Amino acid sequence: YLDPLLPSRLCVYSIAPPPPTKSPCRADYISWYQNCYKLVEEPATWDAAQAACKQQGGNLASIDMSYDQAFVAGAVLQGKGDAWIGLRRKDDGSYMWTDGWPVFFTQWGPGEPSNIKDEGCVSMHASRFFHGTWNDTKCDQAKPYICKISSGTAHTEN
Ligand SMILES: [Ca+2]
Repeated sequence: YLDPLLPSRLCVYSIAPPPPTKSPCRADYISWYQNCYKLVEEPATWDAAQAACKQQGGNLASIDMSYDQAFVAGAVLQGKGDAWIGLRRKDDGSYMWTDGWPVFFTQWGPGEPSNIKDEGCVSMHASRFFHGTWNDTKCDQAKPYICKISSGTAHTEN
């Protein structure tokens, strides 16, 4: 004889609550295409901004593709001013992303990079007129900045 209540009792004991939905990003970051981004409105020099991003496990944002550009520009255009991105000119005149990603994609503004001495740090225009294009400017200016934390898989698949 099988107790008809037994299966349902077993059922009650075997149901576990669903695990909480986990965002791939820290609470203050936005998830987008396997990366996490945060626009920091509090102005900092390029070096201080990069150090702050690094401390959270990321870098100033690299922009590897046109769809990254569209996303980051959308965030910066909602902010209060031009924002640092993770691009900086080296002594040899070439540009490098802080996360080591090669520079395949660029979105310089008209006449940029002007390559003026001591203006090797790159910010994104917040003005709608410039539509998120890039400008090399003085590294010791304080600007808002955008951090990016990569999931780790995005840059190691090749
Ligand atoms: Ca410039």
